[in-house]
Amino acid sequence: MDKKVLSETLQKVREVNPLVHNITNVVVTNFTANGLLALGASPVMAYAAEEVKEMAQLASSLVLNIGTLNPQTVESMILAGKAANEKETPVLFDPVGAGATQYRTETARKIMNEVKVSIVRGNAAEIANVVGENWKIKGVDAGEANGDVVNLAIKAAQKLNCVVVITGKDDVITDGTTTYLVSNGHPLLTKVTGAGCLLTSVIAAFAGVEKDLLRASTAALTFYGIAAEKAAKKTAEQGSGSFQIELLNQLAMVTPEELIQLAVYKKLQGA
Ligand code: ATP
Ligand code: TZP
Ligand code: MG
Ligand code: MG
Repeated sequence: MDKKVLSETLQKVREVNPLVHNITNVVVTNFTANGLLALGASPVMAYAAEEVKEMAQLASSLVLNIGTLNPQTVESMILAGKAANEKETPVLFDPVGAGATQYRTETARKIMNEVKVSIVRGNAAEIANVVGENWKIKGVDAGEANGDVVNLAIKAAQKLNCVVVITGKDDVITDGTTTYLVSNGHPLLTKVTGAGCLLTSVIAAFAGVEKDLLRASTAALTFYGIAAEKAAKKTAEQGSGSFQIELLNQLAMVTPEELIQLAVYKKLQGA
């Protein structure tokens, strides 16, 4: 996959302005909507069982995020997911905190069983717990990475039959056969709550305009990482609050040309 392809995918997002339907958590709702708007996508949050099928079928992609789950929303997620599946609309799943409590772990597995998910994105511990491996997790943040994340991602993609994205210092993207590693990003992203959740929705925007999900994910991850690098540079010597606001600015300002210049990623051979 060459850099030109990634830049064209970013351009396409901004041309198409895809509608991204998010059923997400109460912590990150506003940040997610503003991040998608900055990127050039169109966010909508809709949760009621009475309307989610309709909304999911209007959208270019659907995000299911269990960050502050409750039984009512979980029911809506499954209804929305099935409606999206009928239209072959990509469904993105963020299993926030899977492994932290039994309810989260069971719900994550239930969603994966009942909905055909296109891309699941989480930290290593969350993905491990979705596929039944018991990694340490503290709340919604990743525990110590105590294993081979690339192999975990490949195994998970094969088991779940979808694209798996595991984020951290480096990000792994795999469909179980072909694997990419993205190195863009900045440690300040770990100091902004919702940086991971917004990323899942940003990948959804890209998947809403690009059917090749490895391409969509690689474009989204390099783009997001570059926006963070530029934001950190611009707000050097300031705190994470300034970084958070500048990240939104940079989601609007990173150009397709900058994606070509600054993307750092590789295809893993034999992975
Ligand atoms: P966690 O709950 O473990 O913080 P998350 O859901 O918030 O996970 P992250 O894994 O933090 O998601 O990923 C969000 C973004 O932050 C990704 O773009 C990732 O590449 C980036 N990122 C995370 N940690 C680092 C780091 N140490 N250095 C650079 N970029 C990072
Ligand atoms: N608690 C429940 S959801 C949430 C918190 C703090 C936000 C998690 O966001 P992210 O993107 O995983 O850091
Ligand atoms: Mg985080
Ligand atoms: Mg997260």
